[in-house]
This record gives sequence, structure tokens and C-alpha cells, in this order.
Amino acid sequence: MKFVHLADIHFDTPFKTISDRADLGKIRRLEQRSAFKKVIEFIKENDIEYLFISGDFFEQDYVRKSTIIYVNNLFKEINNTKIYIAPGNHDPYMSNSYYKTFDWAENVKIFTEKAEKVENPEVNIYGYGFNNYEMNDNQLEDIKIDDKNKINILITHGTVISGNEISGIYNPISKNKLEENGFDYVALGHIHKRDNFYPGSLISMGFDEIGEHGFIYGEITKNKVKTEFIKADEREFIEIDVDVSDIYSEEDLIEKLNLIDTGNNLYEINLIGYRNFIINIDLKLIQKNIIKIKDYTELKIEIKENNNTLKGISIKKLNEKLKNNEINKKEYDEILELIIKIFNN
Ligand SMILES: [Mn+2]
Repeated sequence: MKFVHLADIHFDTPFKTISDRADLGKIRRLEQRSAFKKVIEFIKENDIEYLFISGDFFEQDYVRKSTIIYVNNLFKEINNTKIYIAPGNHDPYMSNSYYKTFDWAENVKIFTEKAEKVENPEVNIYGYGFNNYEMNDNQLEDIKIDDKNKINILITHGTVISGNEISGIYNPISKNKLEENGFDYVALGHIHKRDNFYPGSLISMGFDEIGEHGFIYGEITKNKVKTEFIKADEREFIEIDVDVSDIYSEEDLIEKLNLIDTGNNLYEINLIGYRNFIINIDLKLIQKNIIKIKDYTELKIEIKENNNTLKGISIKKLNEKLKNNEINKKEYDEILELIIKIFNN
């Protein structure tokens, strides 16, 4: 049997952490749609029989009915594919959830908090999901595989835990128990970075999710599991350092940043080194794929406070204020920078 496994799309999330650029949240929400469409196209082209969605499919607090209608129409386009959804902590199966209130396409099966087994001719699919924003009862204990001759698959959303202390508020799952159970494939969601059991988020949510994002395509026979990662996110989030020590004006820095070949990717720039001027860059002047600039630069100043010039005396006074905690380091830097500027002009 052939399947696609994906998780953590978070449809309609506001993308708060990357919204420094006003339109980027909107752009990424459109890209959620195009990435999901890509999954649907892949399923059509390759005659995939099963689609597993392991939770955080949408964002309960933000999702709009229009988005639900949109994804459900795509589900209808693949009516030969059986779709299984396990609700996660961002889209729990609650009384006002669209999982419960919406009239989903016939090929869609949504699991609830009660572990359930669905029998298909070649495969038994076990699943359960969140019924609230947190969930810690260990359902896995109740699941027993009853037909080892068939392919057995588990779908849920949660945190795999290696040790013996199985606790936590996001459906803690014992790794030992998983291995004991002997599933042929375990389709999880929750961890946004691709890993054992996890496909990672379909598209990256921000700079804490660097690298490629997409879904898992798999082929299973009773004795063999073959999986492959398929990229679905057209962009990557990339973080780089730019040393400003040899840059002497804001214009030079802006020019340098605008020459970075960002391609289709989104960048966070960390300014490092010693600054030679006051850095206060307006993002409007920077190419649009750079969406964050963080300033980690330090002041480079030879402080000659021993002389009795006005500059020397000012710096000496300022140093005293810092020593007595009358000002903090940031204020110190700002005033020092100002003193230097005044006296050097
Ligand atoms: Mn998630």
C-alpha cells in the first residue's frame, strides 16, 4: 500500500513571529494552501491510497470556515484516497471544532480522543487525538494489535519520550511501548522538525524551523517499509551573520544587505562585530526577503578618560554612572556613542 503522511500545517495561523513584514503572514497563509495543493497533486499523480494527517492541521483559534471548505473541496478531488486525521493540540476535537460541526467529504475519517481501530482489507489503522489544548492520558496502553498478519499503522499527535518517566501535557508516548506494540508504521505529528515518526511541519513556521519542509511518501508491504521525504515548501528560512566591522556608513550597510542573493528564501540577519556608526535601519530600505535584522554589534572605542578634555571628563562621568548602576549597559552605549559623535565632529 502507498501512503502520504503529513502533519502540522496549522492552517490560518497568524505567523506572529515573522510578521515584522506586514504582508508576510498573508503570503505564508497562501503558501500553506499551495503546499497542501502540492500534496493533493502528488496523491493524484501517484495513485496514493491513504493520506495520514497527524494533527495541527488547522489552528482552532484562527481557522475560518472558508479555509475548511477549501481543504474539504481538495479532499473531494481525491475521493479514491482514504484520509485519516488525528486532531492535535492546536486543532483538538472539541464541541465547537469544525472536526465535529462540519460536513466532511465521505473519504475523511476523523479520530477522537478515544483510541479506535479502522479495518481495511490490507491494513488496520489505529488512531486517536486531542480533545482539548492539552492531553496527558496514555491511550497507547489500551491499544493492542490483534492481527499481526496485516499491516498495522498508528496515527496520533504527541511527544515521543525515551525514558521511563512518561509524563507531559502533549500526549506523551512511550518509545519503548511503541516498539513493543510492533506497528509497521507510526505516523505522528507535533514535532515540527523532521525526525523518526515525524514528517515535520508541511511548511516552516519561522526561523526556529530552518531547512527543508514537506511530507513523507511511503510504500509498505508486510515485511518492508520504504519512505521518502518530498519537499513541499518553496522556501527555506535562513539565518546568517553579517560582520559590520569594516562598514563605515548606513548606506554601505544597506547596500551590502541588498546585495545578498536571497533567492526564494527568507532571511534573518544577525549584525555582528564592531560598529562604526549608529545602526538604526529602516526595513523599508531593505530587500523584501530579509525580514528580520538583529543587532549584536559592539561599540569599539578607545576611551581616553585620563585626559582633562571635555570628552575625557564626560566619559569618566559616564563610566561612574555605569559603575553605580545609575544607567544600564544599553543606555551607557547610547550616551557614549553620542559623546563620541559630538566630540569627533
Ligand atoms: Mn504543531
